[in-house]
Amino acid sequence: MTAANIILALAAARAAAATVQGTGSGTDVDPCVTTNCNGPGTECTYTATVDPFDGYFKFAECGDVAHPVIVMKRGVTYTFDQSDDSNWYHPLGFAYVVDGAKKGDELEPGITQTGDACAGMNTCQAPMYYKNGVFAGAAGYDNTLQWPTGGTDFGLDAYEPDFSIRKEDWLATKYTVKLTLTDTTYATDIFYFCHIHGGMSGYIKIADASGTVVSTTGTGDALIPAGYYGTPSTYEGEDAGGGDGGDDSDDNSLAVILGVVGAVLVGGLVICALVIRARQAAKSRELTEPAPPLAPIKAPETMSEEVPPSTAFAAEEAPAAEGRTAETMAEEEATQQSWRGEATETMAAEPPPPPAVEAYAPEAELEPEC
Ligand SMILES: [Cu+2]
Repeated sequence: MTAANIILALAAARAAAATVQGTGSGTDVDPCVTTNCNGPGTECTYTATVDPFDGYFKFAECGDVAHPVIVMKRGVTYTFDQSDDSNWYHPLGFAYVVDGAKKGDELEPGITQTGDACAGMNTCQAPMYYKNGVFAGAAGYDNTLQWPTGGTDFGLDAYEPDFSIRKEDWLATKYTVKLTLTDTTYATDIFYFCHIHGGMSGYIKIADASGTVVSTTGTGDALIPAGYYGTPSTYEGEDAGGGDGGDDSDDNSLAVILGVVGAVLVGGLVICALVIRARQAAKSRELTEPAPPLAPIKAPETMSEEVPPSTAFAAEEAPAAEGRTAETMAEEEATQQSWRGEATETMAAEPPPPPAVEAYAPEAELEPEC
């Protein structure tokens, strides 16, 4: 084989490998139909990937088309293969409205849009989730059976949380979803979507057994609104932890409230610390300033005022010299001596101690202040 022939053979092999096993351009008027099916056409596959640049689902059977419109035939079991590593953090869901449970009903065993008796038997059309080829729901559940057991556990609760684990761990498992449309009367387009991110939905058109599309575009939340793909999602990441598809907006509000309360508390503590610091500094300045001198004790002056030594006696002795008896003067002398004794005791008494400076204890101020 010549070099030229080898190159031609390699090119042919590459072209064969890149062959898209599907038809249609993935638009509303020309939806994508997988031909990646078994011989009888009862089982087909859509191989999911997520574009790393725009974040939208793509299917290998539909070519390089973001969020293509795809077709599913009633009664055919479709496997949505999510084993490609780009699916990490993007668990597929299926719903009657855009973005699934954020807006309305998903396809679940007990949910019908047409009043079908399936709701009472948990046999309504719903996906079944598999890990490494093993059904992840309750044993006995199979909505394609007439009398299934196992309740409503179709495996989502074991499947969806895995998509939020570390990628190297997630890669150890092969994730696939099977869906068979069994409602023979519902004829409005349904949706595939991501359980974790908004804005990743795409239309699924329902076809009858012959492949003829029988569904039409819905209204309200069953319609992908203009600008949907260009508008940031309002629930990114909110649904990552649960498989019930419930509205987690309350969780988000609580997180916001807790964040605000936490910020207020932290701010209060910072202000409190600054106030304590300022008071400590002020107290420290007071302690380093010299204390004012104590007022001098004036005991001698007080005694001289209370017991004037000369003028008092002079004033009292004058009339005695004129008319008082010696006995009277002796009594007065005894009184004077009594005064002197009291005055001496007053002077000898200890002066009151100066007021003690209160010991400064900054720790004692911390608790009552904040
Ligand atoms: Cu996603």
